[in-house]
Amino acid sequence: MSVEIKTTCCYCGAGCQLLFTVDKEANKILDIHPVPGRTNDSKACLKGWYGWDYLNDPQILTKRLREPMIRKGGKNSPLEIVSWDEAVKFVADNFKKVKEKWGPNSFLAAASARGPGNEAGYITQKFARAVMGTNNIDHCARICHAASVAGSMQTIGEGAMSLSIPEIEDAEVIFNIGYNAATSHPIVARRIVRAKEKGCYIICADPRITETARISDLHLQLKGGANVALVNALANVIISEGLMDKEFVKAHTKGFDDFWAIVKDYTPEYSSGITGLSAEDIRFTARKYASSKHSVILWGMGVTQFSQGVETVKCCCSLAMLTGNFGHYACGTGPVRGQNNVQGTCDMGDLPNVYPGYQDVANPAIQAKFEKAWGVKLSGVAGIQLTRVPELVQHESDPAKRIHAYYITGEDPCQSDPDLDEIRESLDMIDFVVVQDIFWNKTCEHADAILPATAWGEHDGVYTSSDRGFQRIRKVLEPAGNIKTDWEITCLIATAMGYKMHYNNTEEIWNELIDLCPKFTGATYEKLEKLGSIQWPCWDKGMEDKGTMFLHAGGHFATPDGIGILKTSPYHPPVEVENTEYPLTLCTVREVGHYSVRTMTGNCRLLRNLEDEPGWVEMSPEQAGQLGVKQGDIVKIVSKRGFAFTRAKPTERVKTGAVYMTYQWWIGACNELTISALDPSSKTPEYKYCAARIEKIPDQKWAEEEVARRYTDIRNRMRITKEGLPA
Ligand SMILES: Nc1nc2c(c(=O)[nH]1)N[C@H]1C(S)=C(S)[C@@H](COP(=O)(O)OP(=O)(O)OC[C@H]3O[C@@H](n4cnc5c(=O)[nH]c(N)nc54)[C@H](O)[C@@H]3O)O[C@H]1N2
Ligand SMILES: Nc1nc2c(c(=O)[nH]1)N[C@H]1C(S)=C(S)[C@@H](COP(=O)(O)OP(=O)(O)OC[C@H]3O[C@@H](n4cnc5c(=O)[nH]c(N)nc54)[C@H](O)[C@@H]3O)O[C@H]1N2
Ligand code: SF4
Ligand SMILES: [Mo]
Repeated sequence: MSVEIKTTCCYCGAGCQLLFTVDKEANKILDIHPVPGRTNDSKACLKGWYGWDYLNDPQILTKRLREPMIRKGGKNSPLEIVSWDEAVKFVADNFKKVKEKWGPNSFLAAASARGPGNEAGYITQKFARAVMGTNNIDHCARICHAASVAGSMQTIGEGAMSLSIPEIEDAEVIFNIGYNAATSHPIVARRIVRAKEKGCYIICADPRITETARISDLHLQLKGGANVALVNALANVIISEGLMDKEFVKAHTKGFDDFWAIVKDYTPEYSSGITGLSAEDIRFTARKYASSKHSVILWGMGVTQFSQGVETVKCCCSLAMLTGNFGHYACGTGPVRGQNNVQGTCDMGDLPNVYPGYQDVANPAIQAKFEKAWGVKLSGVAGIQLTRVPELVQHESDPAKRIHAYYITGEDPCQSDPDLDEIRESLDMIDFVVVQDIFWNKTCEHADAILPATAWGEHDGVYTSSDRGFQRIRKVLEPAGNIKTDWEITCLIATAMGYKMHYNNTEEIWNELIDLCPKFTGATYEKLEKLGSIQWPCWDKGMEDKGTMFLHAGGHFATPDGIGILKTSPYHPPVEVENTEYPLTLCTVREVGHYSVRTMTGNCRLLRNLEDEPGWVEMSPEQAGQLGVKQGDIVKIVSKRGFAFTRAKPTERVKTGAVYMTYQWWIGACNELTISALDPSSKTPEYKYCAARIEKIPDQKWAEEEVARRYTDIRNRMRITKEGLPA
């Protein structure tokens, strides 16, 4: 019998709705196609159409985890398949041991912004807080949009997109900075194209000629790492030319004098010297942006993945405040959240400073509310961010302050964190590391216990799209193997540690959390079933209330007194700049057909055929000429921290001096090279800028063999070729 099941895509935060046709008896997917949804307008991109093949476990890149495994005899002993009872006891005993010996803050958990969903995210943070007694809980938002959350919270009081995805197409001016929608959120990119068709003026600030740059009316091809100098100069022009919305600024903001004291120095001429843009283009951009009450700023990783990420975000929010571009339809700020559920994992409080629903851990009344609900004493001290692992393992001299246990659920730091050598060393120095994942990933090699979870398509739940929209995901297939849902696994560990956690289904978890989070209270399963998507804040359980399309209505900001704060900082250059030994700058971006650490898309046959190892390094044709390399040649790219082999790709889309890699590859792993310099307040790494050099390899036959050998070696270590027990 075939049935139709609607669910939300598991890749990016666009939140597209997909309909599966499934043969229930054969447990087989027969068809999949996009259907109407609030954000996707009946469309999906290539990953929506073809990105589910990993459910068939074709083992192209890596294979599904099907059994719990532990190292019974300590760090250097082999992983052995054991029963769930034994694995859960092993993990619970070791977490307990670490907690008793080193205290609650020696433990850190990483939640997942990918498959598991909001209910599992709620359980992960509840485990860290109620069972381990620490706020050391974080997730990959840290290495992504944490700078957007920090910068927006400090200015407008709310870290999420102020507008909704559909509003983008009704903007009159779009200032797109450091965001490549055509690759990262193809279905959001359609809204930008639609806006253009409706007459919107598009300005794109990006050092590369992206698709948005190509269709833009003005491309600001600035030098990488210069964002603060650009946005400060835009503010300078808006203020000095009298283009500011004085009434809005007077009624709804504060901090103008301090703000002006900084931006007054950033004349277009001064900024031109830093950004490489013409003073005329900077002036024109400021005038254009200030000319409309439907101006939208969209940004992404080209803003946040810098040591000045938070500062750029603060100034972007300030530009919108200066021009009165908040609080009505089709205006505002759009930090377009990356992963399918990274907005949700923030919503669930998988962050070191807030409980679910962005409720401050340091607020005694909030603490008391959660203590009552969970029946335990909680910590009022904010926890640590996951990018501080190397510091708190390798560089902390007091063992009592180090991290001794790390519970990693659905994140692959050994592929996605900066400076991989450092992270591998750190993981090996941690007493007890648990990986809970769906695939054998690079971090599994460093785990003391591996717990296999069900994937998207094999369980129920709720995701939050980039624009604050709660949407259901549904079980499509029965999972194969001895695997459990993420939330069940965590509940079993908690129970084995003496804190009973038991739920019969995700709706029970959801009901517990929406009752604790006033902002989410209105989003019941029943309403989600009926309305499809509900955007927080949604205070009201009334069946017709769809929540909030845009934030800060009427210029009332989410700050404690409702007033926005204008803020920015002086510009400083990235931490590691080009030099004689490493004369190029390396920036790392994304592949359209592959997703983050590639465990899922790398195991989808059609997507694998688009691109494969060892990836590419984009460089200008002039650069390729200088290096003496041509399209497809394998080159060695080297930084102070490491090297990788990848293929040269000359393209007119980039400027000489800057080269670009995607972070999807195991052999061409750019994170062997990247720097772990962090933004001081959000602790987001500077993935977008470090110094590197490229070495030509004269013996290409050797290079091809070396790449193949490295690939086989990793796959062997990951047991792709052998069934059964790992070595
Ligand atoms: N150089 C460089 N590095 C970067 C970036 C960059 O631009 N440049 N970008 C950064 C950004 S923005 C991000 S968000 C990170 C992403 O980095 P990660 O979060 O590490 O990568 P993902 O591929 O999203 O997924 C992580 C893991 O989740 C697992 N997983 C998927 N679904 C489930 C599930 O249902 N349950 C469980 N338990 N596991 C599951 C996957 O198999 C995978 O191993 O990478 C960062 N790294
Ligand atoms: N296909 C696919 N889609 C994805 C992902 C994936 O891995 N694959 N990952 C998802 C995730 S986790 C995220 S966070 C999003 C990220 O999506 P985006 O935010 O689009 O991320 P990136 O492509 O890393 O960077 C965006 C742009 O920043 C530009 N840039 C680099 N340096 C600078 C600079 O100094 N100034 C300015 N103004 N721009 C600069 C780059 O050239 C690039 O075009 O994508 C999501 N969608
Ligand atoms: S745009 Fe994003 S959510 Fe939509 S189908 Fe593509 S990957 Fe999935
Ligand atoms: Mo991300």
